Amino acid sequence: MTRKSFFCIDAHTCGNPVRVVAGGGPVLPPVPMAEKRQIFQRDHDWVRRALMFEPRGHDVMSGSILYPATREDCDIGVLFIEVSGCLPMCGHGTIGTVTVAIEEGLVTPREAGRLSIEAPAGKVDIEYSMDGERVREVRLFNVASYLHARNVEIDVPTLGPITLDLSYGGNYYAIIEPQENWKGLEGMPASDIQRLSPLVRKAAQDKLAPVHPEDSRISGVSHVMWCDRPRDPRASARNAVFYGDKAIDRSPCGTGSSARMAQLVARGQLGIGETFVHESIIGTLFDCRPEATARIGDHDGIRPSVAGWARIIGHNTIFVDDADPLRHGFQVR
Ligand code: PYC
Repeated sequence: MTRKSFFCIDAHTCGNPVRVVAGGGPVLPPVPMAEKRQIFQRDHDWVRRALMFEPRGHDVMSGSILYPATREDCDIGVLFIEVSGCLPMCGHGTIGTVTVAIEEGLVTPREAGRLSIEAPAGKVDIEYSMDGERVREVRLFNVASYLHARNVEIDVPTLGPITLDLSYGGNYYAIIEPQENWKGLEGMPASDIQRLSPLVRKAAQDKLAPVHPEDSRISGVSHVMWCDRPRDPRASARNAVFYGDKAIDRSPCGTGSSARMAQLVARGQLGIGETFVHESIIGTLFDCRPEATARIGDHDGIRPSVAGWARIIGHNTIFVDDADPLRHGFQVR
């Protein structure tokens, strides 16, 4: 019998799942996380599929695998896995992973309340606060983010022509605000987000095919953000982020919030140091801020921060058994 075991700690960040693989992940050479990501995608993607897809996961599943950092200035390396692939960076995943790592003693911070993560997209500094044994809040200082393209017109079957911006916050986001042919999230069922987002993503990719100016391993429109006014009086704005084939982020989306702030700052609608509270589709909140200006290749951008909470929901030893014909997972499309 050949049975591979993965020791996972399941959590959620403001409603979105984070399955942290603390043991059993593939051994990867001691190269930077950006290279580890490529090796994992080439040689070990079955691990992601087995842990993210049904029957062990579901359409919205997301997680991370922990590695020793290869940078002197980082405490831990994190590989982000989810239904859509292996992300360069994931905000809700970082908040969940840090919460798990601290509460379960998987990392010893050099300084209490601070950590630095080596993500495939770059170094991400962390500040966290405790409430007894629990992590109360995690603030991540994300990779430099920038507005890639503005006022791009695409034609979406059943909607007609719409205008979007494309912005980077660790992943590339097509960002749609209410306009003539799309009135906003109010009254828009989740099934419409799932139906329309792949069309928007493809049209934006066909037109723009973004490549990160400083790292060509990061490319392509992967996420779609639908924006609207907030419902919660504490929030500045609301969003629904689509990823993978069917997923809608239940959290306010960390890399999405970073991309959105980069867009708003570039358009003069948000200032450096101003608070931006982002509300998710289920009403959870991230407390965000453009911390400083930044340069990304030839682009002006920002260095954003995003804060939120996560909760552990259980320990989960997952088997992938050779005798199981569905061991590498499946999706119902
Ligand atoms: O929080 O960055 C994020 C994220 C990406 C995809 C789902 N959540």
